[in-house]
Amino acid sequence: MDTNGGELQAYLGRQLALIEEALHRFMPAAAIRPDRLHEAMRYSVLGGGKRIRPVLLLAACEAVGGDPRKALPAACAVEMIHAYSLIHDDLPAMDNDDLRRGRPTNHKVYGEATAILAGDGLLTEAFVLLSRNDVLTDVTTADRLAIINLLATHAGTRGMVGGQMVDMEVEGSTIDLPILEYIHTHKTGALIKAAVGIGAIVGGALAQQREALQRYAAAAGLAFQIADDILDVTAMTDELGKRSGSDQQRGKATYPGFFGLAEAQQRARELNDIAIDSLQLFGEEAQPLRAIARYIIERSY
Ligand code: GRG
Repeated sequence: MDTNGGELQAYLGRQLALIEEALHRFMPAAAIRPDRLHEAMRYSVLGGGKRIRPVLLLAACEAVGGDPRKALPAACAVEMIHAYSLIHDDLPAMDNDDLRRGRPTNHKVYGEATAILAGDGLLTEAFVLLSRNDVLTDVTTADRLAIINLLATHAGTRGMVGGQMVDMEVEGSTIDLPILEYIHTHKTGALIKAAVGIGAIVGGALAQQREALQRYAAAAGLAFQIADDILDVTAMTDELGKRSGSDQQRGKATYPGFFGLAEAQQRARELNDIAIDSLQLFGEEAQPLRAIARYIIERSY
């Protein structure tokens, strides 16, 4: 696969089609009671997004020789958790944002109370999917438990929720580099690590492959958040589908804020190199992962 252009686009197009179809299938139907809540959940999950976490999960599964189609329920579970985190992050009590993915945020459409429940519903539904052996098939009980544990740990207070908490606590204050890295590796990096780790388990990875993929995910996850910080400074609201320049306005801890734009860009490139170097023991089958690492730092939204 050409890591720079057309072939990645074609690959992503195929994976995205699989993911969209699976998300429609696995999300509770809007016609089922509580219908308004299911509609609110579907609004956020099925309303676009780059789907980087499920794509990474499928690509990790493929890199270790697994069938990515078997990983689709797990990929959807991770995307549901991601969607919940965005709904809650946008709430008035948190970032109070009106725009997400170019559309009004969940609470603007359904009201604050329903948006809170939509997030809660998505978080729990993710674990319903993973625990059902008629949905996530062909995994051993031990692997299913390992997947559930990995996702719960990385989404919770030792992962994404922890990162969000510290991010809120330090808003507007001067911070040091370890705190900035804690926020980035937890708020964003943790779910990306979980996605790659789960793909590896579903694909039947050997210990050495899992370790390599963990190194890849740690570097790619941090690069993803640095790229997000950079785009907040360099891109326009129209391109991002959410308000640009908001990090600085809120006094958020960011890489460009800490190091300046040029050094933040350099750090993102270095992390891209680390991510790609981590994949040395893999051949052509990890080419999607290499291409995604590159896309992460070159993306425009
Ligand atoms: C509220 C529990 C809780 C957690 C919030 C994800 C998150 C943690 C906050 C969102 C704010 C933010 C900018 C976080 C950094 C992670 C990030 C870049 C989220 C956006 O992810 P993308 O770019 O979004 O993958 P799309 O729309 O493409 O799915």
